[in-house]
Amino acid sequence: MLLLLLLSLFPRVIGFKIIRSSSFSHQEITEIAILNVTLHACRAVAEAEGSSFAFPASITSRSVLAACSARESAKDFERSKSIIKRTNAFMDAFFLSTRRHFDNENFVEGKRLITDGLDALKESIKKGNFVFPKLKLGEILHTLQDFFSHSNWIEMGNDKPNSNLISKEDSIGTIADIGRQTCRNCVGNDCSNNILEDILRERILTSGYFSLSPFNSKPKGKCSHGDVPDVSALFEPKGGINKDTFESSHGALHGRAASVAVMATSELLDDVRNAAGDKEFLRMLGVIPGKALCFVIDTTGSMGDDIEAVRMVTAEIINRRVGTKNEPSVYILVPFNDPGFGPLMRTTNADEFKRAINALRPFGGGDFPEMALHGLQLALTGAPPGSEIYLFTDASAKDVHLLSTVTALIERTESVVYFLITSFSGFRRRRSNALDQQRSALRLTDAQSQVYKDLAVASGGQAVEVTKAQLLEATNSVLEISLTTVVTLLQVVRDPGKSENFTFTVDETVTNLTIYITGTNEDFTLVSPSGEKQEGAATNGSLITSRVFVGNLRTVMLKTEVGQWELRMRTANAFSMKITAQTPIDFFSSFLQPLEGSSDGSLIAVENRPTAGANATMSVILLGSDTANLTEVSLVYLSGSGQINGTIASQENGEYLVHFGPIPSEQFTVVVKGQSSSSLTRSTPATFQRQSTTSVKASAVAVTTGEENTVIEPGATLSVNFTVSTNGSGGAFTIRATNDRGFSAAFPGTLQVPSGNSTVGTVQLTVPSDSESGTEVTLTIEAESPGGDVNYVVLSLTVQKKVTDLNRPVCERLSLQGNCSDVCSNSSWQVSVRLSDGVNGTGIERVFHRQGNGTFNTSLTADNDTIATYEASCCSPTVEIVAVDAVGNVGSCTFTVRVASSPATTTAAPTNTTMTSATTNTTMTTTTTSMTTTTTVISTTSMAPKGTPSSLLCAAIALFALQLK
Ligand SMILES: *[C@@H]1O[C@H](CO)[C@@H](O)[C@H](O)[C@H]1NC(C)=O
Ligand SMILES: *[C@@H]1O[C@H](CO)[C@@H](O)[C@H](O)[C@H]1NC(C)=O
Ligand SMILES: *[C@@H]1O[C@H](CO)[C@@H](O)[C@H](O)[C@H]1NC(C)=O
Ligand SMILES: *[C@@H]1O[C@H](CO)[C@@H](O)[C@H](O)[C@H]1NC(C)=O
Ligand SMILES: [Ca+2]
Ligand SMILES: [Ca+2]
Repeated sequence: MLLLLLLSLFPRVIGFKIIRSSSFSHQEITEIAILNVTLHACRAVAEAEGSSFAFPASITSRSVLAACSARESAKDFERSKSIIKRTNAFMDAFFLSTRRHFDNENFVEGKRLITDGLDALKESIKKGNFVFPKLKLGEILHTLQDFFSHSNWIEMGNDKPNSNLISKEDSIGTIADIGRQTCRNCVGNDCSNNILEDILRERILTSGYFSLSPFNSKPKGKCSHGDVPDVSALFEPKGGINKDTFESSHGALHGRAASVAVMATSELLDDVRNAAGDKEFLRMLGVIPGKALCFVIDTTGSMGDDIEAVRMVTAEIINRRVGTKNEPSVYILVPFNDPGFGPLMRTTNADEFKRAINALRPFGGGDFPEMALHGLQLALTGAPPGSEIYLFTDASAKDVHLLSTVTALIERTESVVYFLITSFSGFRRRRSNALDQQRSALRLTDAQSQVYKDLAVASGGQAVEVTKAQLLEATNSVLEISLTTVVTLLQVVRDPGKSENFTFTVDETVTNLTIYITGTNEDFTLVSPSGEKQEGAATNGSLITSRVFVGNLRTVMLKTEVGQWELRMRTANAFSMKITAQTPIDFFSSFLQPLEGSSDGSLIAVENRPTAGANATMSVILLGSDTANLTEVSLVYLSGSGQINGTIASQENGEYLVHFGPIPSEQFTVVVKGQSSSSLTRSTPATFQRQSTTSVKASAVAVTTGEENTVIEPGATLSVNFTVSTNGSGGAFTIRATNDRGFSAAFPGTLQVPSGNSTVGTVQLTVPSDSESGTEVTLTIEAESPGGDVNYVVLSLTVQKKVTDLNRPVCERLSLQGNCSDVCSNSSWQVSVRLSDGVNGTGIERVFHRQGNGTFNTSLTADNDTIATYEASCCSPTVEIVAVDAVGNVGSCTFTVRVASSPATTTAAPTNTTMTSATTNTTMTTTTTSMTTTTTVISTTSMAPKGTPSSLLCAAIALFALQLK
């Protein structure tokens, strides 16, 4: 707490703060807007499905998920918001980029950054990608939000966003010429009147100049950003105009700037939601019940039985789960063979997935090892982060060189990998060709399956080895529990194995307590909190409710008894054990580091391995309970050789900052313990424990990239500069750059890095000219020290053809009839419009309506325009008709019928109406005028949607401010 207090006393770098203080940070602004738009998207989905929806009384992640009927999605939602918010915060690393922060009157490039980014992320969502859209969102939201802090928009008296910041075709206003003076000196410290009156009166846009140079680089008479470390504010005209915090030059306007930034963020998210569709928008944010079902399957000649088992399991899952809450949210299939692998197939349609699985035919493969890690790499980058991935094979990996890449991706995505490795039981011989005969005689040696075991351990999964005849049973056993939201209570790996006693705490929120053990010949005794004992193999006790022993996997389900359990393991062999349960209480953690170049102690997320031997700071968010609190956070070595305990500082909203002493280069997981006081009948609060699945290792090597460009045109080559540094010993570091698309990449094989120093290298990634727009490319750059210490950086890029369709669809009113009387239920109204995308447009892809519960119909004309008609009772007086073109430009027009005291009919003179973007109202106002002159009954005014909790949100914002003071 003290640390934070101290931090907030330091002046910040640029833009809204990215650390917590009384002022609003970029993360808070983003958080509030995401919660807001998520709620609206959920309401739209509920309305479309005819289910009920209630706005929560207070807006928090938990209340939003509850309203969305997606409580189980807490971790996915947190993870998604985290990706967006941390990318947003990271933009302050580019603090000299004028376009990223709307500094130096660089409005043209700042706006282009936003609209280009929107094009790219819309295309990416359309292709079903999960990572790139969120990174891009975080990036452009930073710039959008800074507009309101760094320009004079707020000083002009605006209390609404500049909606044209997200429109390609409309101007954001008149920008001050380079020769136009915009500011005068502040009077001492008083900067409340330093913007020239004529600039404000004529509504001319200007923004503060920012510079670290000791020489004056500011054009004559221009405003400065102001406040440390901006040096330009020391030159005439002195002082600045930024509204970054309450203490800034224009700090009096900070609150307004932040609240308009929230609205602008909502507006941009709404535009994305309209382009993507409500469901796809929610899926991108992880707010969809159900988990991904992700299979990576060896399709070489000997896999016939395995593929058959996968087929049966899939059919089972689909039959049992479709239509229920446990239906997979998305289905992913990645075949691999040798030499081929992929493509990744991703669908939300269960039947399509079934067909893809049914179409798998075992063939070829040549020699024994296959391209397993290539397949896994594709799955890790294509599945939503935090997924469970099941890999089926009967062979070793030919592509072991990808081991460190795949490990890096596991750490980044926190996905869990289960390997289902089969062998022929010896009785059966495959017919077909001699090679299959030869393959079928083989069985993986321990050394060959070690790669899979290591990856299973790193991810918190299991490497299950069974005969082909046992595969179905084993798969069912592993899938059954893990397809629902489970948490890990305890996870250990012992290699070499030895006898050991383990304890674990079961809290009252836990159900479906399950133990997985992989190993051979182990024997164990369970002791329940009440002292009851049962041997693992015994069938006559009451602790074990069901068990499946198949191959090297033992799955044991326990009765849930609250308290401390003991498991006494007796073995001499290596084993791994994982105890899972279903419970809403979970946690989300990430390491933090100071933002380079920041003078205010801003902390940003560590996106790779944390630094070995250095103190570490971690953010932990407790999920699933308003009343639980954390009491212990430790990093536990997977080998069982020790742990380090952190010091916890509680923040607001279930968030904690944890400080650790020097962290070792050992594989570890995060263990948290806490108390849940949910039960009132209990005199002492119940203790709970949770453990992270993914294990992490610290590294003395650091790899970073300052690459700003993440969009590549087909046929183009992107040069990515990266920096390798080490605080360990120096020497020749091995460099590996791999990508999941097999695009060609040129990079230095080694880099000389002196001890305690750094070296810059470049990767040249070339995108084939026939690559489709929206293709996501995950580039992993790794550096390995001579001593074998590896760190990495993972970049998510997208392929995007230049978008030439700049115009949103237009709306032409064909007819408008109403006969609304006092008793609205006795009367109805109707509107009909023609929607088109112009001759140079990409064409309308989707038409839908928002607000209003009338009947909506569409039809196509011969020239591919859409005719939309809407008919509703006069009790439902407003409709917004929305059209989206093929590149995601969103146009909408709103019609409102007013109930007149005497019945009136309307004329239906066709009027050409330019569709406004869902949120702009400049053109809308003009049409309103023309339409209200023809009739007093019907107007196109955009009405505030019924039940919009804008007051609630304001309350939420106020609450934020209060709590933070
Ligand atoms: C919340 O989102 C809705 C639509 O999604 C928007 O109309 C409203 O202005 C937003 N509220 C704020 C405070 O941004
Ligand atoms: C585990 O606990 C039992 C019973 O207390 C004890 O007999 C045994 O020695 C312990 N095993 C180990 C490895 O500590
Ligand atoms: C989990 O537990 C609930 C009740 O405690 C039970 O209905 C459900 O079938 C269990 N799920 C599994 C996969 O066993
Ligand atoms: C690491 O943290 C300890 C206290 O936990 C502190 O005494 C020490 O100075 C820190 N070291 C560094 C390098 O910050
Ligand atoms: Ca092969
Ligand atoms: Ca268009």
